[in-house]
Amino acid sequence: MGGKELRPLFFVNLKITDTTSCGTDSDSDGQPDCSDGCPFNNLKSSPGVCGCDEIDLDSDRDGVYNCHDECPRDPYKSDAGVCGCGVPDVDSDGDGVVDCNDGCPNDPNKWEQGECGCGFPEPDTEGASCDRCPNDPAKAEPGFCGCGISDGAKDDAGKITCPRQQHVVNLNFARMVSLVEPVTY
Ligand SMILES: [Ca+2]
Ligand SMILES: [Ca+2]
Ligand SMILES: [Ca+2]
Ligand SMILES: [Ca+2]
Repeated sequence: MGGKELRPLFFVNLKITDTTSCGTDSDSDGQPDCSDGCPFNNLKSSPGVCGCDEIDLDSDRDGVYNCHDECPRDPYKSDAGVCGCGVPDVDSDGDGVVDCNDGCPNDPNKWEQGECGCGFPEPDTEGASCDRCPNDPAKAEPGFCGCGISDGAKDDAGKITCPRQQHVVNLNFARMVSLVEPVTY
């Protein structure tokens, strides 16, 4: 009698492993709906990282899938940040303003060009002229010979002679400046 009772159990097991009774294959990807994690997307059989509606793709190969990458074509950013995709959020002069918003990205003392331009301080008093040779008390503009070198007077032929600066190092390794070989323009 016991052997006859086992037979129905055998047939029940056959039914569970029979995929033909597993429902239809809605996306025709060969996976019946009951075992297809994405039954309506024939490119995926499991949600993966991006879910059933989007394929798991990392276009810029930065390790962040497109569905989570705010900058899917910028391998250096996965977040648009301050400057947006394709532009790095760097602060070259360390003044706290990123280059894309810094009118003087290489001048830590200025964020905009102002009257005097990047690299030169604005005058302390309103209306005063710019000092584009802040380290040369004798000149406010580079002029013909540059800051630190006095512009010679024009000669009869209309030429200006500028003393050429040459940096030399003495035996004590202290840097000195000597003037040699005047240059005529
Ligand atoms: Ca990416
Ligand atoms: Ca990216
Ligand atoms: Ca800056
Ligand atoms: Ca700046």
